[in-house]
Amino acid sequence: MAQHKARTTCNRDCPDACGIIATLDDGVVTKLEGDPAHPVTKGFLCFRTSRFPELMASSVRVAQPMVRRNNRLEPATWEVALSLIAAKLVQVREESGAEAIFHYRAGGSLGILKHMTDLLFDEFGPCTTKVGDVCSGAGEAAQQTDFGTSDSNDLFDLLNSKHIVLWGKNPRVSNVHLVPVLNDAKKGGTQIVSIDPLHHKSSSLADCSMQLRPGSDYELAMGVARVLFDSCQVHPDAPDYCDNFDAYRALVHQCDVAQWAAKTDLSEADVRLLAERFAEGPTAILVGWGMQRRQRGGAIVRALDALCAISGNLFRSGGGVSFYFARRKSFRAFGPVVKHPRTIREPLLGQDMLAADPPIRVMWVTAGNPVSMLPDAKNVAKAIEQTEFVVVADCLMTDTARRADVVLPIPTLLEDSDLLGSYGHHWIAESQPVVAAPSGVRHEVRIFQDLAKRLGLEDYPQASIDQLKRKALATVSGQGAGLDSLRRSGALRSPLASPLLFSDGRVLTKSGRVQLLDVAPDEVQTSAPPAKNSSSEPLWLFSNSTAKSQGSQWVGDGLGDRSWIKVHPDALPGIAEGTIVKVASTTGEIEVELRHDAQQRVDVAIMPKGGHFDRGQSANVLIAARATDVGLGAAYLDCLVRIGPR
Ligand SMILES: Nc1nc2c(c(=O)[nH]1)N[C@H]1C(S)=C(S)[C@@H](COP(=O)(O)OP(=O)(O)OC[C@H]3O[C@@H](n4cnc5c(=O)[nH]c(N)nc54)[C@H](O)[C@@H]3O)O[C@H]1N2
Ligand SMILES: Nc1nc2c(c(=O)[nH]1)N[C@H]1C(S)=C(S)[C@@H](COP(=O)(O)OP(=O)(O)OC[C@H]3O[C@@H](n4cnc5c(=O)[nH]c(N)nc54)[C@H](O)[C@@H]3O)O[C@H]1N2
Ligand code: SF4
Ligand SMILES: [Mo]
Repeated sequence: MAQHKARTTCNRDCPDACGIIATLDDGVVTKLEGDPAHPVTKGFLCFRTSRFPELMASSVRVAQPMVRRNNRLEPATWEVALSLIAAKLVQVREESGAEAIFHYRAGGSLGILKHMTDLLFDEFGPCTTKVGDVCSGAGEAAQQTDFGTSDSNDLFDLLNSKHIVLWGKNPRVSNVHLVPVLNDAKKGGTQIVSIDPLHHKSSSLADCSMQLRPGSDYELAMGVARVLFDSCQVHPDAPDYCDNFDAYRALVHQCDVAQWAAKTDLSEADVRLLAERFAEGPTAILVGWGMQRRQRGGAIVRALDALCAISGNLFRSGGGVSFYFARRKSFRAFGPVVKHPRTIREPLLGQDMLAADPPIRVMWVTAGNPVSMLPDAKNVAKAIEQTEFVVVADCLMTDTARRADVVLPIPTLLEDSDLLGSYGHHWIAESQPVVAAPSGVRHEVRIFQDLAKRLGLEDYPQASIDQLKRKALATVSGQGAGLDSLRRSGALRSPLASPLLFSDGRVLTKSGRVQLLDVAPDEVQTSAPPAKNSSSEPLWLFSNSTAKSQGSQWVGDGLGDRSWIKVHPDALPGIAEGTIVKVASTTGEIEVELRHDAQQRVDVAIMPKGGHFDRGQSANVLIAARATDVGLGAAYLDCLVRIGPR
């Protein structure tokens, strides 16, 4: 048996962008491991990608083009599929204008060459595109306002922190390569506090966990700031390096410490303890992505930004407020920014598509499964079903692909060739196929290039993948991070990332000063469906990342026949664990298996994030389509449900 190893980079929508070492026996991938030479990957992978070969070999893999005939998706040649698509695109543009064509690209692969699809639709149209970002829209917009950028200190600067606050973050599930850094910091004496309404796998990493009321992080941050003001521990230079200082101080003084604490369900002592940690410093805030998926999500992140700034932790090593690492900054963009004739708001995609006038006639989906993953999933499914012609480029037969007229099979993360940045650290790397894709599969760039020719787009780049990679790396190649260096050395730290994001007391806003928030967010307005006999009190629905899936891509049996919901045993007295229950919101209903967890608050219910729609497992049938206060994120977490017998 011939065995060899090959190296690539994981392209999944995950902060870690791991270096992967694949073992192949007679050309078949038999094992995936983390690259021991990658400073962040440190030789291990997450559960879901270690088991990825199983998914790749399963029946959900799409390995040849499929075209709908007589209402069934049937195998077709590339020639048939692409000529059908080209003819339809030209016909619809001629009859209805390019705004009738909607290109939707999500984050299923973070490869930088995936942006070549945007370029195709910009050159052919410009066509309709999505605005907003259901994942991180609110937090990024908040940090852009406050700091003029959303980026972070070097990951390993956390080793200089005296305190780390895991604010709404569960790295043992959704950012596993942060865990060794946290453990190393702890060995050096760093203390960790976790602030999350839920008890979860990372709670035990912290020496102190605060299970606050869902969505009350704004109040908690203001309470902590109030302690700092009252005890004269606000940094003396804060009025100089911050704008809106007086207005912010007035907001903080709207309540006293006890009143702020009461709004969070935490004790005054908890608020004071947290304030001590900010005052002592250096204290780093690691902001999870979960809690900004609320209507007040932007205000929450702005309150954390302000707390970091006024406590004197923003400009020092060991401090900072890390929401995101600007993963694309090392790469040059492929095309000019164009003005789109129409936009569809991602968090409201179903309703915006259904209301579009003139209608959306063609939808092209790249690297996403909106039917499972976007809020108000039933309306999303309906909107896609009603669209005249739908193309899905994916490696898996998803809930969205099943509704397509043409499915285009593309390489999996083990077959792909691309460049990756990361939103959890500053390393960039190349991906290269560790195994050849099945003969019916085409690299996406090749698909766009072929289509561009058929559509007469003479300016569309027809260069080789390597040439495109070199072009994307043009800015950093002169600084030691060109393609050849990446190939030789594996991942390299971006030469554009400084160890500290802001080290000179200035941020990247117009004035160079931090923009402190100066308006309070609205109270959360949500309503629960009417109570039925023996149904629970309204519970806050959490639909968080789970170790076994990446979005809707599950390993193994996935959720099996049925999804589950987890509550405190006292939340639903009289209904035994294991019972199939009905969960209802004002948006929809779902039947799931009841599970108990005595470590949770009594007012929460937890479901997995990526359940399949067609199997009746998607939490998104319960979740209303609502945008966040800024950045057009999706307020997935402002969802109240009642649980009762079937
Ligand atoms: N295993 C796995 N890893 C993943 C993913 C996956 O699907 N599976 N998805 C990837 C993607 S796309 C992303 S964006 C990231 C997701 O990263 P996150 O969104 O950070 O991940 P989650 O674990 O879903 O949620 C983080 C925590 O936010 C908490 N939270 C919710 N509401 C509040 C609140 O009001 N206040 C506070 N303080 N905390 C709150 C939740 O209880 C949860 O513990 O992870 C990536 N990693
Ligand atoms: N209820 C609830 N819903 C949520 C969330 C939540 O916390 N709760 N989290 C939200 C978040 S953070 C996110 S980011 C979204 C994620 O939503 P999606 O991005 O729709 O996530 P996935 O279901 O992982 O779908 C990605 C798809 O991309 C495909 N893919 C992988 N590689 C490639 C490639 O190279 N090219 C192409 N064309 N396709 C590829 C995969 O096979 C997969 O089908 O979901 C959101 N939905
Ligand atoms: S999904 Fe994330 S943790 Fe898992 S291998 Fe990929 S980058 Fe690493
Ligand atoms: Mo995400």
